[in-house]
Amino acid sequence: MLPMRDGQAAATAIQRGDYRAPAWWIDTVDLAFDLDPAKTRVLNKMRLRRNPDVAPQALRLDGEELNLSRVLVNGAGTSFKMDGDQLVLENLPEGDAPFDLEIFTTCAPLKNTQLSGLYVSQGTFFTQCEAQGFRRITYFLDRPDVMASYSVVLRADKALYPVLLSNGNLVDHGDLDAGRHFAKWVDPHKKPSYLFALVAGKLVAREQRITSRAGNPHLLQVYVRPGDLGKTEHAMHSLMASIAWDEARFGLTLDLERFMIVATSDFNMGAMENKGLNVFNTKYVLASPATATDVDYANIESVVGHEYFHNWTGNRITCRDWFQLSLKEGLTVFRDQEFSMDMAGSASARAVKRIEDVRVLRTAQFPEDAGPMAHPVRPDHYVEINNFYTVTIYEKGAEVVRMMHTLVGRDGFALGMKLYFERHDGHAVTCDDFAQAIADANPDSELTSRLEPFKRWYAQAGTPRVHATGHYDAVTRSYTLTLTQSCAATPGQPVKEPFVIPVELGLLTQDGHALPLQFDGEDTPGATSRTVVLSESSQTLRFVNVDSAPVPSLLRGFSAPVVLDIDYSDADLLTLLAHDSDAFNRWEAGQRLLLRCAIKNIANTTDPISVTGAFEHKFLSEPVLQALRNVLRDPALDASYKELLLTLPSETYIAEQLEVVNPQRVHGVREHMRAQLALALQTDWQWAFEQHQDSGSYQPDAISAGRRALSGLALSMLCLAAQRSGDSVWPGKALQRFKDAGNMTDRMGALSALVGSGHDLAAPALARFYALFKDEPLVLDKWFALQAGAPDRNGHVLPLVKQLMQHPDFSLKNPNRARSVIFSYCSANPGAFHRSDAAGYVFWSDRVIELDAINPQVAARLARALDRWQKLAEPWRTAAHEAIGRIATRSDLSNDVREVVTRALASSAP
Ligand code: B3K
Ligand code: ZN
Repeated sequence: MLPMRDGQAAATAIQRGDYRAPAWWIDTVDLAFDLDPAKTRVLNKMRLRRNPDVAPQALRLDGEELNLSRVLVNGAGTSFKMDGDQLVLENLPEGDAPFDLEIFTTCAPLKNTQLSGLYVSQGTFFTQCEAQGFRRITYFLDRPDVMASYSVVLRADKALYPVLLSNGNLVDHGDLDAGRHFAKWVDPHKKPSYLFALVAGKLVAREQRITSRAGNPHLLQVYVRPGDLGKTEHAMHSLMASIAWDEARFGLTLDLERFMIVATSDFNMGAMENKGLNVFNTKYVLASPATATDVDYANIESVVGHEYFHNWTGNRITCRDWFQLSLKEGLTVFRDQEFSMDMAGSASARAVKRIEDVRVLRTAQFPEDAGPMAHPVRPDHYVEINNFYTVTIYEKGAEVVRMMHTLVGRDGFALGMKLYFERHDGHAVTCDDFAQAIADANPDSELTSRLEPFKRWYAQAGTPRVHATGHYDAVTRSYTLTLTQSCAATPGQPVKEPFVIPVELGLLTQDGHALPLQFDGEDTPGATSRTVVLSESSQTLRFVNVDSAPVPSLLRGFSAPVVLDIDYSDADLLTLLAHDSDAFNRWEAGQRLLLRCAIKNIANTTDPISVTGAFEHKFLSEPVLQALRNVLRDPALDASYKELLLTLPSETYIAEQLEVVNPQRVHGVREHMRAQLALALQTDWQWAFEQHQDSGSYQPDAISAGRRALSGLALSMLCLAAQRSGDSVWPGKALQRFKDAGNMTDRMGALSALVGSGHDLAAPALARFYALFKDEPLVLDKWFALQAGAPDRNGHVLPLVKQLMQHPDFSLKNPNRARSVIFSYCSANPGAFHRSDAAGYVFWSDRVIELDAINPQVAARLARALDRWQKLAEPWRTAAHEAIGRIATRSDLSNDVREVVTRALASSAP
């Protein structure tokens, strides 16, 4: 057996197939907390009964790092034993009658650096219970299918903790002896333990009273630390918009009198959907034009929406077990994506959002699906559930829901959701239950006729590839398109069955006109864009009445999470880039041209590629540059769309396309292409910069944000061009803009243009930025991240990162700060991280080990940075393998990190 940390349960994998209903139900939970940072006392009084459907057995309650003082059954002492971390009670009352179980424990919130369970952040108590944090508060059946009614009494020092919050409604409060006070909360809804929350501290709230469409009054509150109230307006607006949207789009109303959001600066992830008391990372609450960028504003809207939407998809209907996590996460991501699109408004802004989401999927989820941590949307086993809050569960899960939406249509999907709530409200269910409800509400749909094969999306890991070949026959005026699918083996799944893949497609003439599509056998042509369903290994489509060889536009809107292989000519791609009516595929054509150029030159170029020297290679051809110039100048396109189209594919995405990756060559070629784009379009960038200046007050809407994004890209291109030509005009203008900026987006854009071009003016600008914002933690995170993520010049970033870790404002214990320095370097700066002297990897392994002792969840995320080590060329591959091995040999690892490194090493086995 593997060596384990003291007191930690052995790392055995939990199997989905081993699910058993609980032997006991907990109907009510009355909790009383005496809050003290060093030693908090918890009295947990539960009403339990046997589950008559399960054979009688002992009651085994989960607990972790608790001090147990007393156990009473119906008010009397009882025998119990410990089995590892579990409290086992064998002598419980016989029969079906309910009984009371009281458990007294204490825990130490101040010592809780894992930020799971009850912890203290800046003098305020917070909880985080998903997935298994409740067991760090009290002994419990800590599993999502045990849903109970909760009441909570909080007692604490009134001066230190004036605000006492928990789930549901405040039913009583008052003063106690010795300067203490209490509050009693009752949650009217049953919930699983992972949705429990409490907060206690010095907080202030922005309040808003609203009346829902249904006519019910509600109180909305956003709690923050005193001093941050001025930064809560956008979060409150986002919450109000989310409530209105869920009512309008899905008929789902707020089921609570009071809905609270509380922000903390110490949080392992983005936010948490505790019933009625969402706890958020400050990053996704606090915003002012001076401190938050457009991206921050958009993220706040989306995360506030996401957590709010969980109130129905996750809380009212929850997961039977953690293998069903995507039941709530995939569906809720789909809902927040749709919310953001509906808020953005125009078709073009919707396409921008779709492109952004697909970019995340391709740069993070596709690599996960091809690496050692590959798992199905509904995994079959895990060691540590916290390792499975992944882009596969979330983003690929959302794509699976989106495909159902495509297959049944928007109205059909709404009917499916209605049926889902009719059948399962108040219950803990499975992904199968969800798919069945959508299908049953749409008996004649493409989904329902193929439901079983469709559900392979839940069961099979890996990204399918669809290979498309077209053939035009001038004699019969027909065009045949053959689509063939395959999917590579993933760990534990050597062979895959065909997936059900909706492919939205169109055909363009060579000069870019959309053709009405007429399939063989149809009497008349239909729409110019249609969806076909690929469900076999190979299918051939035949289009008739086609006058000349067309250019196919496939997988429009990215209608399925697959890789599309198709042998386009450059001319085909230029046609699609100039004319495709599908905005997604228009962008995609541009990306394909750029990717093709990168891959060709990565293969052809010899090292080293000079990033700063004179151009020896013209990587981008003149027709491609001209096409990009046309996009930049096109008056019909939105600025945000242009910004996406003119941004090169990321190094991570380029690397994924290669069999063997030389990260330095990927970096060098991409930087070279960027510089070429900067120089060749210099006058166009200047035009774009000048044309997209906004004066007037800051508005975070999609149009204004798009203009700022494009002018920011233009400025960084102009600084890059200046770096090549050696002139200082644009760096000087960037510095001026940095100083004069009326909002953080412009200020940050100017600063990153200077840092990105490596100009001497970057240093004084960074110093000024620090002086301006040294009391704004979220802005300081940006300051750290910008430096740790800067383009590498002769290996300067790693020493800088080490220096930043010595900065008085750096703290490894604060996840946001750790992410801003360490993750920005190890996970988001491949050119600087993949050093040929292996120093980046050694640094990484040291940090994983160091962080693991503090916060295993955060450490395990960092441990994923070298997931794709097997693809690396030498000497990186061997060095990466050694660095992972260095972590794996430790005897004191958490289960979290051990699972990640064990899987990474196992993937090297033949
Ligand atoms: N459900 C939480 C994530 C909990 C992560 C636990 N390690 C936030 C969300 O997805 O909305
Ligand atoms: Zn979620």
